[in-house]
Amino acid sequence: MIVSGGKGFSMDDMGVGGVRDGHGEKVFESLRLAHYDYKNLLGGMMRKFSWMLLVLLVLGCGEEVTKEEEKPEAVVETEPPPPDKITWEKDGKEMALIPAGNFMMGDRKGTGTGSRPVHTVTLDAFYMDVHEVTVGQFKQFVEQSGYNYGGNWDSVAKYSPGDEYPIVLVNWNDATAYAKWAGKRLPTEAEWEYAARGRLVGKRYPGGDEITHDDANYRGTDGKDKWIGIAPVGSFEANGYGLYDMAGNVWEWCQDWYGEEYYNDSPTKNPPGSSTGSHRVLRGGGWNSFANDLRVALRNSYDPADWVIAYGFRCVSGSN
Ligand SMILES: [Ca+2]
Ligand SMILES: [Ca+2]
Repeated sequence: MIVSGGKGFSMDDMGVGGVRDGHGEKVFESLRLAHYDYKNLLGGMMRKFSWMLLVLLVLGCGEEVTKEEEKPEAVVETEPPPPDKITWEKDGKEMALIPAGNFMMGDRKGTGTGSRPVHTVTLDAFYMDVHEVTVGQFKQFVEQSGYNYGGNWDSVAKYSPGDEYPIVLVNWNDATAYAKWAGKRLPTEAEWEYAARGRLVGKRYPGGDEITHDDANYRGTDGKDKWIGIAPVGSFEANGYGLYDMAGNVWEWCQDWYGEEYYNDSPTKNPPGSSTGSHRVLRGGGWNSFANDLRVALRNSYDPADWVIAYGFRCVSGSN
């Protein structure tokens, strides 16, 4: 409201000294009404605001109550992660968890047969024996099961002279029979290579791109490798998964039939190996191999019925 002209007004005009003329009274009345309106307006707004606040609070609480009603606080029972190491009751072997994952299988640098093309493979988790199966463990299997071992124990004693040495002169059928007795199985070729790589990516050996006699037992002696023949299991450092002798000492039978062209169209997930064949896969190289044959991607194969002085095995337990 704008007051202009006339004689104006003072505080007295506003009632202390009384209203002096009609004009002043009107102005005063207008101001009083304006003040009253303003107070009303402000009061109204405050009341509205309070109501809105109350409504919001009620709605908010209601929403929370609804949420709580819809989603009662559940007790989530999380399973503990599987242990990294276990001891297998039947044969007493220590086993390491090989976690599920992907890797590039094969070796484009390799000269070995059938290691190409390099291709992605996805695997479920499994447990693998940390050591090659020993003479002592294989003897126990034969004694307990009555298995008709067709190899030559004298030759076994000659090449692996003690219970802590890896069993050799076992053919694929012997290895499979042991695995069945123990409640395990042989690894697939993909599982074996994935485990041998020990978390390293694109390397040639379990410990990197190079290997020396400080890392494994293979042809000749030098450094930590004091053996012209076979070494007791676990005589060298483990790889990244805690597995020993994935390079050298004895070659290890795998479950798969060997397929020279298998990598061209093998399934990506848990590849089971060729559906047919005449030879079974062996991996890792042995005590009489050259270093180049110890590569993680190198594929060997042999007649599953033959016994060889550098061929042994280890087992896995898993879904495949
Ligand atoms: Ca050696
Ligand atoms: Ca080996």
